[in-house]
Amino acid sequence: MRRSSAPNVWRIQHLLDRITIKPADLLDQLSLIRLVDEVRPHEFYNLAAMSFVPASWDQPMLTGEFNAQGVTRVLEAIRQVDPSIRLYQASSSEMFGKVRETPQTELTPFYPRSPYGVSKVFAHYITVNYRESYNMFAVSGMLFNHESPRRGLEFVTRKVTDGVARIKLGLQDSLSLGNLDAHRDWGFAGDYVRAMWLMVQQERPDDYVIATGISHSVRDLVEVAFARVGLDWHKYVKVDPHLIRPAEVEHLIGDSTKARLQLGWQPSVDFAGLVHMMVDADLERVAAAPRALDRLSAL
Ligand code: G4F
Repeated sequence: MRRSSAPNVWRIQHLLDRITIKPADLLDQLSLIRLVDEVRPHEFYNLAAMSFVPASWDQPMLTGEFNAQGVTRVLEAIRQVDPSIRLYQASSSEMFGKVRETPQTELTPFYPRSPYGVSKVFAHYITVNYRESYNMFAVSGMLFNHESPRRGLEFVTRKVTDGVARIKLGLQDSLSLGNLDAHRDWGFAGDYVRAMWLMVQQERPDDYVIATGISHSVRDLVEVAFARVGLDWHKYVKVDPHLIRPAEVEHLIGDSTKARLQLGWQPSVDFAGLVHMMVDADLERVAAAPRALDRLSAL
C-alpha cells in the first residue's frame, strides 16, 4: 500500500485480520525490490493502477508513470530478486478502444482511446516482452469491465446503483450521467478474479481475454437498475455534457473462447443478476448509514 495519512481500505475492511499490508509504491523502484525480496511470493498480482479513464486526460503523465512504467518496475523487481515468481498483469479491454473487430479476442489489434488505454497497451507489451526476453512466467489478463458492490462510486455501474438506492430512499432526486449509448461487456468481479488465478496456475504463461460475450448499453444498465426498485428512470436521469469523454470507447464485447477452453473458465453471474446484486447491496448500505455514504460519494 502507498503511504497515506488517510488510508483507503473500505473494500478490504473484512479481511484486515487475515492479511498483512506492506508499504510499496509503483513509482519507487527500490520499494518494490525491497517488498519482493522480503515477501518472496510465489505469485504476484499487479492490480494497482490509475484506473479511472476520465482522470487520465487530466493527468496523462502520472497515468503513464503508474500504469506503464510502474509495471516495468514490478517486472524489474521480480527479475532482479527471483525471476521464477509468477506475475499476473491486469490488462484492460480499454486497449481495444475504437475496435478493429467485433467481438474482440487476444488477436484483435489495439486502438486505445484515452491516455489510460495507451498506458495499458504499454503495460501489456512490456509484460509480453519480459516473458519473451527473460523467460519469466508473466501473464496479461485482458479483462472486460468487472463490477461488484465494492466498485468505486465514480464508475458508471456503481454510480447508477448508488444513485438508485438514494433516490429510492428519498436522499437524492436525480442522477447525472454522460453517454447513455456506450456499450460495455459487464461481468461480475468475483468471476474475473477466479480467471486471474487460473491463468497463473497454468503450465505455460499466456494472455487471455476475460468477458461474458454479451454487451449492454448504459441505458440498459439504468433501466434494469431503476426497475429493480420499481422506478421509471426517465423521471430521474439527466444527461450532463460535462460527463461526455473527449474520445469515447463506444462498444466493447469480448470473445473469451480461449479462456473457456484452456482455463475451463466461465462466468456465473449474468447482467441482470449483477445489477440486482449491486442495487440490493447499495439499498442495504445506504439505508444503514446514509451519512457515511454521503462522505464516500463526495470523495
Ligand atoms: O464505468 P466506466 O467509467 O468504465 P470504463 O471507462 O469502461 O473503464 C473501466 O473498465 C475498464 C475495463 O475493465 C478498466 F480498464 C478501467 O480501469 C475501468 O475499470 O464507464 C463505462 C462507460 C463509458 O463509456 C462512459 O462514457 O459508461 C459511460 N458513462 C456514461 N455516463 C459514464 C457515465 N461513466 C462514468 N464513469 N460516469 C458517468 O456518469
